[in-house]
Amino acid sequence: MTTLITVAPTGAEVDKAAVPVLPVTLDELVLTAKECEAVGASVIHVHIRDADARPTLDQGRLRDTVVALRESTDLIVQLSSGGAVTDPEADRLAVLDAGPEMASCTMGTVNFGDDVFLNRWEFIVDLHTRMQEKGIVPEYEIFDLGQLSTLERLLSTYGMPFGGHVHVDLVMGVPGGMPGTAEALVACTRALRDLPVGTTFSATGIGRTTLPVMLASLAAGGHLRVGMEDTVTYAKGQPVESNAQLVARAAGIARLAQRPPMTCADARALLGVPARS
Ligand code: KMH
Ligand code: ZN
Repeated sequence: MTTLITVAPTGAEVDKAAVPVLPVTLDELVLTAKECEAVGASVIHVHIRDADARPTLDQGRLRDTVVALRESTDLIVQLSSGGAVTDPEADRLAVLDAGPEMASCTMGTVNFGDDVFLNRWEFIVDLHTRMQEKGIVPEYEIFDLGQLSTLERLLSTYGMPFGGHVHVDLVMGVPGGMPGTAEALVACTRALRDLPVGTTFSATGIGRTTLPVMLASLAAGGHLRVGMEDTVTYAKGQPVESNAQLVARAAGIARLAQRPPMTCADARALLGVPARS
């Protein structure tokens, strides 16, 4: 069995001024994507920034980003529909018009540090059904255990996603969500049994939970997400140098676990993302 490695290189929360190596321009993002593909990533989860390095959902920038990443890598391009906590629902839905192969789709509202990451049921349904119509494969983002029950309700009411495969990403260790622990991950794997046969999961641990979550996910048969969206510290007192550094570490640990990184072609086959023509 191989390992799907997703890189989340930028996010919406990390401040470029505080972390100068954060990729925020299109050139920086493309370079990061190439480096991460070379060391084992097969999916890129994308948030973009404006000219001042602030998070944006500008439609033109999103489209340019999708085109540039498709031209320069074989990575599956997954746009974030989560955006920043301040983004309106209409802008988050419009992300789906920018031509991504995949998009994230969060399964519920969660406290997010001092903020609230709002995901109403009707909004979730809108995202899911529009992705079905547009031929976009969702990645269901799970910040807390109960959100897996919401996913079960979503699928049983509105049907399977485009591509016919269910893949979830456990985002663990957000202040306000589930903790980034092996116990919490195992609790999620039990709940995953109520989802369609063949459902796969990846996991990422925010901040210092990165390594315990990575090890627990591999041990439980899961896949991995890493990147500066989720952690900017490589080890205690040691800032992350690049996203590729995080992907390379994940790929190395996956190899040690005899679960080497998956190719982009295999990731497409697993997730139900059409091959590039
Ligand atoms: N930036 C967070 C508020 C996603 O990309 O879908 C939401 C987030 C989830 O990052
Ligand atoms: Zn994100």
